[in-house]
Amino acid sequence: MASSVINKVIFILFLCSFSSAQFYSPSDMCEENDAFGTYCPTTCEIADYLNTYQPSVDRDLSSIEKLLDNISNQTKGAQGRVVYMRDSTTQAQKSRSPDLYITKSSSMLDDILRFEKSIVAQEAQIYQLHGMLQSNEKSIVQLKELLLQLQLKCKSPCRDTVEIQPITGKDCQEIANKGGKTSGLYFVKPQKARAPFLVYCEIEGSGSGWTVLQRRRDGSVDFSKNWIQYKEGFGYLSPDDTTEFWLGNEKIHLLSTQSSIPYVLRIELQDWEGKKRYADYATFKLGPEADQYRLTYAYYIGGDAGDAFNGFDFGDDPSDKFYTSHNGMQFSTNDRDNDKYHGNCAQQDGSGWWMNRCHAAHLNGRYYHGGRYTAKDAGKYGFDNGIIWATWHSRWYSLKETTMKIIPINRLHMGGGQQTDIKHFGGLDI
Ligand SMILES: [Ca+2]
Repeated sequence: MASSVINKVIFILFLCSFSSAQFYSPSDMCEENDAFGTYCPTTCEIADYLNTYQPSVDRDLSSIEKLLDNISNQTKGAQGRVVYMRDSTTQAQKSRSPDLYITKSSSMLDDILRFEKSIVAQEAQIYQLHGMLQSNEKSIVQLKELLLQLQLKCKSPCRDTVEIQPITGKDCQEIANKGGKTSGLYFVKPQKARAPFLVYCEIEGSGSGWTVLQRRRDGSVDFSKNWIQYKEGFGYLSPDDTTEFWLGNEKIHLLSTQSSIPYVLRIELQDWEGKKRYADYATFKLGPEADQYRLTYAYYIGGDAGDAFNGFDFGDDPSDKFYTSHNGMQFSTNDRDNDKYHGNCAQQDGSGWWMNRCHAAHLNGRYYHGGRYTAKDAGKYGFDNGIIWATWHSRWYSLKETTMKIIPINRLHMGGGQQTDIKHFGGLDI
């Protein structure tokens, strides 16, 4: 563009320098001018004029040309910059990978989704907590109501309904001898006992006083206990004889070995049809802990429940009777195996008892409501683990109620209950 301007200027100059007279029109040139005066110039004068001014015009032209060149150069530079900038922009656009934008966008979207999920989850949690709060508030209201009721009840003075009789003795028979006439809770202190302890005494109208060692009533006490628990005793003694307990091997040992007059152990049983039966054993004793509370008795006196302590022939093996007898057996618990079996009977049956290999009588067994149970009911080991007296009911029948109690043998005939068996201990009364 700059070169075409220069060419035009040169072309004009050329016309002016070499134009001939025939092209000249005086009327056009007859204008007042300082250089020509008021007269129309001749061709030569114009030429002279032009010659005179040509050098300065040339200089001006040269100057203009330089300016134009300069402008042209600047324009080129600007164009270059424009091109450079355009290229740079393109390059810059190219250098920013589209993947990066997509990745960034995707990442942001993921974040948004995550936040959204988190918000939804938190909302659900808030809803849940709100529900819990409402539920807790309800519970608090209920508890407050209960508290009010209890406060009202507690305004009247509390009464201790457990009555412990004032008479004491070495056993319940001595208490009866001393005038104890009602069954209930008494303190006894056997000869070698360091301190008195509480027992339930069953005192009959005839003056017989039974000391109760064991009670099963309703399955309310778990009899699956360890050595120490069987040693010390567990369960609950109640003045009205409604609760379950094991008096404790140490106490049974102290009671049963204190007197020159031997004790009778009476087993009382009741099944789920309400039938009652019993069995009596003479000279019942429990050895000391050093002998693992070994059970001994002299003989089976009698009773309509049969002599399950002497073992039972289940029909599986001729040795059944021998290996299920209990006289002379030491006591076993889940944590102390004193039985005659390669395994641990007490652990398998979940009880503490004078285990052989293992039992025909098992009064500390698991409580089965309704009586009948199966190997499947018996749990992990599948053995007969109920409350068993095999000479009365099958080993797969668990009894409803049991009692184990002792009395000095000289008082047995005076007992009110089982007169039909008086013949079994005739001559033993003193
Ligand atoms: Ca064993």
